[in-house]
Amino acid sequence: MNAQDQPFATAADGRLQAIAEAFAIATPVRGLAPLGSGNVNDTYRVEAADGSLYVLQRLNTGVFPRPELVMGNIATLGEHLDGRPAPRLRSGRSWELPRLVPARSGGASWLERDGQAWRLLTHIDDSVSHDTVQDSGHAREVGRALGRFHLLIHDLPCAQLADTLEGFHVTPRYLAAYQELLDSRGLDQACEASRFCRAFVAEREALVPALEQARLQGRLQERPIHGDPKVNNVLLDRRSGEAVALVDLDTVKPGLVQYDIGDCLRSGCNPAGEEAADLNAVSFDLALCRPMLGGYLELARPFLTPADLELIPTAVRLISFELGLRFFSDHLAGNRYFKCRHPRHNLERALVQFRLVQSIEAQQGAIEALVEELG
Ligand code: GN1
Ligand code: MG
Repeated sequence: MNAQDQPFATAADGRLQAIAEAFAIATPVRGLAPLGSGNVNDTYRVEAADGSLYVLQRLNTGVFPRPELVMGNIATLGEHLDGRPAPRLRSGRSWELPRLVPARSGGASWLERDGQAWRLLTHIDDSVSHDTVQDSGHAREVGRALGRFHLLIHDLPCAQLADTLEGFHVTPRYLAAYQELLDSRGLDQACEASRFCRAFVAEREALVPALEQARLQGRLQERPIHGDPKVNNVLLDRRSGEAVALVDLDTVKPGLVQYDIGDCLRSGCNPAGEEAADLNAVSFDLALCRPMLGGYLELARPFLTPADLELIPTAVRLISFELGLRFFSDHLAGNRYFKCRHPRHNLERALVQFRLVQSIEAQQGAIEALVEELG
């Protein structure tokens, strides 16, 4: 089933309450409201009868066809962290990980309702997140959040994690899929933006295998990764602004840390954000990259190899390009993967990422120097 074939439930739907109440929480549920701005799953904040908060999600099985593997990875991650004390933050608060709440009967970690997969997670209380980086302090916390996450999971053996989304972040696979789409569906020649995107991709084909080649050559090793460490997945303590959690654990699986580092910097160093309406506002801000990468390395530096560091500048460029390619491909495919608000939405998102790539390319030397300086 494709992502777009699944009806998106609304908070007004009484069915949602029944689904939330099928999990082991205090009932009746007091409140239920949409949460966040994810491009794939549907997310709701749930308030239980005792006032405690939870996060209810409908997992998009068009994207994640094997929910049991996704939940298995989240459970494995939880067990891995249970074996050690939760890191204490400067504010005295502990670092948190969203946990799966079992179903009321049978204790499963997720439920199937009308062919859809639902799960309930613990809520990270007294926290906030933003879609774009607010200032250099926020940038540092976003970097520290990813560094802490990598530090906590780097010794979790990859063999214990399932591959929940085959080919995720393997750029050559996205390029191959894109080329098939171009061959089968063609391009709207009347659309200038589409012609621009096609030329933009064609000019950068040599970049595509950069990370996968390094992996095949043994220069980079697979490790557990988060898979989607974008700015709004970093939760900050409401009072101190310190990062307290990195949420959205669906894409935790074996991969390259460069995917995560590249994605974090791609998302965090573009203050105009992924949904920027004005392309001229899109740029890669080195003044944000410095604290973000610095914050990351503060925690992650001890387990990174020289090759890991060397490939960071390539990763920043590649992952921004890759996301642009994924958006453009989805536009060509008829918007089947990412949720869209209008038919050109994915095309516009692709243009934002490609503009970001241009800005990264214009500063490639400075990015390399920064990585060398901080590493
Ligand atoms: C998707 O659903 P969301 O917003 O958490 C996507 C990421 C992209 C991101 C871009 C499983 O994440 O890879 O970077 O959109 N997740 C998946 O906003 O494809
Ligand atoms: Mg995500």
